[in-house]
Amino acid sequence: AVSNNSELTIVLAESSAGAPQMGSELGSRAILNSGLLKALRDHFKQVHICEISAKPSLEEDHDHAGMKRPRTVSKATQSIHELVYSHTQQGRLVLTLGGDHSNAIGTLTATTGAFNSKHDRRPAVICVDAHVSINPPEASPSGNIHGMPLAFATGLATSQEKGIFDWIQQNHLIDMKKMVYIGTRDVDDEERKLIQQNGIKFFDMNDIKKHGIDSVASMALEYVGEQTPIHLSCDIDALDPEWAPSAGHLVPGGLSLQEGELVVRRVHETGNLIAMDLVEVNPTINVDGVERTVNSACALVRGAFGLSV
Ligand code: HAR
Ligand code: MN
Ligand code: MN
Repeated sequence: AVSNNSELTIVLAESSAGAPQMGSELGSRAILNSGLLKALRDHFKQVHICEISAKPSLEEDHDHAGMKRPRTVSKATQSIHELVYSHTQQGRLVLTLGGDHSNAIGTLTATTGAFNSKHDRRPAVICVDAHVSINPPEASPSGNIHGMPLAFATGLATSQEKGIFDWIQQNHLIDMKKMVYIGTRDVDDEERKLIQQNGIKFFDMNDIKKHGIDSVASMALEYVGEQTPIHLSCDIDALDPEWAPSAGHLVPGGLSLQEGELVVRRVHETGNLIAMDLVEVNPTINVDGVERTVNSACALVRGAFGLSV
């Protein structure tokens, strides 16, 4: 195993500045307080809890180079990066509860930076998402940074502007050859080009229909390779809206909860999980479905850490 597995750090990434609407900043605690914290405390020897919030700042955060609220998101993700970096370096598993997916700019650069410096090898990233979340700012149709985390974490997008992702360093960047998407079904044209040009591996919903989720999980893990630390970045909208109605970008035709659980359990069984992000749960959307969405999120976290069902 690549992590000591006895200590867990939970990062509450209570920032929704990367999304078009607020609300996902309430997701972190909604997930944690639904019985998950107790279950994690029973499972791990030690559980550390940290929180990061993006307070609306007084200085104005005007658009920059195709990004909305870039300074707020940069600052929040830098704080997340520093936390996750230090806990990863101490050999702890890290669970980050969002918040929107822009928070993954902090987590992905942190686990890669920490493993690069300590073990001289970069982790694999398995991204379970309806989207590929890899829009460079100049190609983004929306300017929302939650559509861009993989662009910054791979170095496909960079910014030298002071206070706007200028903290990201070369040794933080994830290895595109060790990246895999599962569950994608809403990809922008420019994103599709980048995936092709860089040979990034993906298993979209058609692949899952064709091969079945079990063999897709096998193929994804085989691609990643044995003995490779894995950072699992789960966007709740990978699940079908039936299972996760309280999310900002509902895309029909997604994974059933059972399929999602199978993927995360297979990742757990490798013994190589080092970090998990669970993002985009928004308790202010489809309020009748919040409980269902939160239960689904908990089930994915439980599965990824090997807790009993
Ligand atoms: N691709 C679109 C954009 O860049 C929509 C992105 C929606 N993203 C998420 N996370 N909900 O994957 O704006
Ligand atoms: Mn998504
Ligand atoms: Mn996403």
